[in-house]
Amino acid sequence: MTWEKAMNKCSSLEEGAHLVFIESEQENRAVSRLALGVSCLKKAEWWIGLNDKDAEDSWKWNDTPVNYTNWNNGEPNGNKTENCGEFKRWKDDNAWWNDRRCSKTNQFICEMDAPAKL
Ligand SMILES: [Ca+2]
Ligand SMILES: [Ca+2]
Repeated sequence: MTWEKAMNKCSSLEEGAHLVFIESEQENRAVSRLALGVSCLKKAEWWIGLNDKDAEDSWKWNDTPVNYTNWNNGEPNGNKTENCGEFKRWKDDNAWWNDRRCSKTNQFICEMDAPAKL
């Protein structure tokens, strides 16, 4: 589905859930392993919460400014036509980010907080 629909779908799952925010190299690896586990495709792509919809080249996780990044070589390259971020896995368990047209149909990865301990 489109980025917007994917974000809404994640929100509908549980309060506070959203498209995944990848905020460290460690988290990038964890998401990559997760993606590897659900797809046997050598190459696959998923929407993540990354976007520069509000201001060109000002990338955010929803409203949170991005610090850690893992763009593929040459990305982001879409200027105002590509305002949503996708996670791309290739052959191994490494993965990079790409800016993509938000209307593209993609798989997506949601993230939600761990339940509070009782
Ligand atoms: Ca853009
Ligand atoms: Ca791009």
